[in-house]
Amino acid sequence: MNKYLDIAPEVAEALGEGRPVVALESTIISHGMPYPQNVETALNVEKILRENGAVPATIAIIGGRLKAGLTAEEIDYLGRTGSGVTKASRRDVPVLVAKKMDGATTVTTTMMIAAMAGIEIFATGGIGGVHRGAETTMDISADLEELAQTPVMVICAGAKSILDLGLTLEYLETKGVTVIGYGTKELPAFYTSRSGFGVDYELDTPEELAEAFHVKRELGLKGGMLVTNPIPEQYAMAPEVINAAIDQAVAESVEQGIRGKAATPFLLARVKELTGGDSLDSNIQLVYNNARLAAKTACALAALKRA
Ligand code: PSU
Ligand code: MN
Repeated sequence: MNKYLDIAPEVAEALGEGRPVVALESTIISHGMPYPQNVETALNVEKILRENGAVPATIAIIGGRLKAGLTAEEIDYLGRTGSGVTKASRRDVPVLVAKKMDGATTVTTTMMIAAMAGIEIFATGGIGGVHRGAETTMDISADLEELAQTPVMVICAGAKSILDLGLTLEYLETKGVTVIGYGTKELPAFYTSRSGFGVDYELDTPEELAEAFHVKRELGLKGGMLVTNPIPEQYAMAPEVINAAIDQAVAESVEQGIRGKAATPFLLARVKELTGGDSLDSNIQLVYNNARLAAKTACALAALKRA
């Protein structure tokens, strides 16, 4: 076992017995939503996973320890501290661990730590991708590279159009990442269920998702798998409203020269301000929706492994 990794006792016990476990990220807590809704949402997501038969493992780096499974106090700490916690991507891990620092894990680092712990299913809101204007900025999220190499299924609500969705799909194709639409043949655009871009495959049940992942593993194929789950229609935003807010936020980020790891948190916060909090409500609901699907998929995967 990895000497830098702490698996919470409940998580370790479930993994040891082949019971379903679902990983959750912590950048969504510290940098993705404001306090106190971030903590409230994180705790509710854990509850939803339990209600649907899976053990939650929220992932972070605390005092230089890689953590799979946090206490409510640790979640509260990350939520209160917000952007005061380092947003930890792959490149940050060695120094944060060596210096015994804290880090909120992105999709990238959550996948890394989940894989070290033996957790195969991970639920979140949205993934990073190829940013608009990446042809000159080269701003491409490390999340895409991680999906190409680390064997974890990421269940999200697609990608926000703060990104270039077409280029994001091209990049995933190049990297050999299977992109699945859950009950749809169209990539969901996070706040809305439709983006106009097609996905590779539509699968319609948690059992089908689990089977695809199981087969990938049995074939010895490396890398993860991306499941895009549309936001439930009653929580979706009007496309004109959300697209106008996103366009304005992107224009402001260019004007203000916001770059690097600051770009995504800036855009998320600005979109939330511009929509007067409506986007936050949608964001919370789509995370809950992804948690339900992830728990059911983890149950189906556990059953397949027992068979
Ligand atoms: N997209 C969201 N909410 C988020 C993020 C992305 O809708 O909270 C976070 C995730 O942690 C994701 C990270 O992994 O931002 C991507 O950051 P970057 O674009 O800097 O790679
Ligand atoms: Mn980036």
